[in-house]
Amino acid sequence: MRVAFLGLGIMGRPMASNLVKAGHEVTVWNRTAGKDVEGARSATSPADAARGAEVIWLCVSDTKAVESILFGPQGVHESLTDGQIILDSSTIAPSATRRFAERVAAKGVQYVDAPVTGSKIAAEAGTLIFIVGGDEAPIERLKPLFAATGKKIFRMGETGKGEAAKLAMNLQIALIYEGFAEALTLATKLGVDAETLLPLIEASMVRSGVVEYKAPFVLKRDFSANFPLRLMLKDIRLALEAAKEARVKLPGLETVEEIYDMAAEDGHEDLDYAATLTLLEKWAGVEVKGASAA
Ligand code: NA7
Repeated sequence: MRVAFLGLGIMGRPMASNLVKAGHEVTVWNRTAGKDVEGARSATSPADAARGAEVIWLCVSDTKAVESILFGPQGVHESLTDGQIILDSSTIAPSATRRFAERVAAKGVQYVDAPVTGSKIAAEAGTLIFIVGGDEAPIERLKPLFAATGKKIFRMGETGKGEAAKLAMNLQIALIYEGFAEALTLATKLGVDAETLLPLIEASMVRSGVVEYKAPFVLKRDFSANFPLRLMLKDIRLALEAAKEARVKLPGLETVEEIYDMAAEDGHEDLDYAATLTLLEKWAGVEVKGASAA
């Protein structure tokens, strides 16, 4: 398929690269010049990239970025034509997604939101999970692209519901990790080290994918970003905004937001969200250690 891929960040670049490897005809664009993908044409603007593409795929930071790429100067809207599909894998507001979809529908363009779960490693391996909102027909047409970059798709309903479900997913990751980090901090302070506690966690109902994935990094004290704290904070804020619009109260997440705010103020924005542990450690006056660090 002819695909325009816009946004070559941690997630977007390997996704575009996997599309090329699967034989699709890919044109890429990134706001900051100098990022490209081997085997893909580099476009000069979103409008240039989108011209003649069957699918215009976005993977950028936030709602404002999606809006400016679609509707800003030299944006995708300048070259949109009937029959094209916009596919957005950025995690943004469900309500904004519905608004953007309505704006492009007037030109006969279908809009599918497909945020992903899975980190940089899954993006590179082509094993992402897509959380999809949109009509059945465009989703069917997109299946070869999902197959080239991911391992599963879950349709949540019409456009916007992929984003809604994604926020419900990341809300859980943030809360589960916070529970894990608080448990490690308390246990360490009370004299039970992380490596003694972990086998117990793994053998009990407390075990989880989040803990399994994060524990080795925490034990090595490797807080380099697989999923940067600033993006998790963005998702927490999106979930709280969506909750406010829907008149839902999320007290646990409100508290976690404060911790992420403070961690960001401490300069940890570009580290992994696992670095929120360091704030708890600072307050407790302890450091969670693995064998190599002990
Ligand atoms: P990254 O690695 O922070 O990459 C973000 C990308 O978004 C990168 O290509 C940025 O371009 C682009 N960006 C950010 N703001 C803008 C604006 N205003 N206009 C155009 N492009 C922009 O994020 P990830 O790849 O980890 O994540 C992408 C999405 O998936 C995000 O929603 C996550 O929550 C999930 P730059 O290179 O800075 O010019």
